[in-house]
Amino acid sequence: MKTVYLSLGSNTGDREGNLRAAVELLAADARVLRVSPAYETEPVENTNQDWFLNLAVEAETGLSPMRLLARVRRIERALGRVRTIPKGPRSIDIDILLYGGDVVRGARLEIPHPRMADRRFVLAPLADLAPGLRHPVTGLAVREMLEAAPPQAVRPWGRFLVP
Ligand code: PH2
Ligand code: MG
Ligand code: MG
Repeated sequence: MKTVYLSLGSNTGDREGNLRAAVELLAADARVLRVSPAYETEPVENTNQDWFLNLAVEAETGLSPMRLLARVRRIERALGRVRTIPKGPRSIDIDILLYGGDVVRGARLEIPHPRMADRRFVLAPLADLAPGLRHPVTGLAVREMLEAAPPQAVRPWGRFLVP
């Protein structure tokens, strides 16, 4: 079993409902241990879109990284995710951030997530769950990555219930 951390985001439709449904579906595929509070976050990378709700999930799974990715993609599809503009508006996005201390460098999947250290929308909720958790390549703690991350507006939005 591995402890994994996922980043979830939504910026279309019922954002809270999308996140809640995604956590519920994830709980069928993995043991969801904790869910962070949600944050309302300014869009980054593609800035011409609405603000997101983002949160982080800590789970335990016996699935391999690629099998976990397949489940995550299936949940995204079930919740109406349509892949159009890269980094554009989405009903739900589920990214695998960390998979135990493992490093995966594949064409379809990279773990740790290659942009996690630059993204406050990932690091702020992750720091609520695991501030001292270290990046397996750089050795930096989540708290340190958050302090060093580029500016981005990230506002506490509210607590999410653990399913
Ligand atoms: N996801 C992106 C690109 N930009 N910005 C915010 N605030 N939140 C996101 O989840 C997000 C983003 C690509 O997945
Ligand atoms: Mg993403
Ligand atoms: Mg994604």
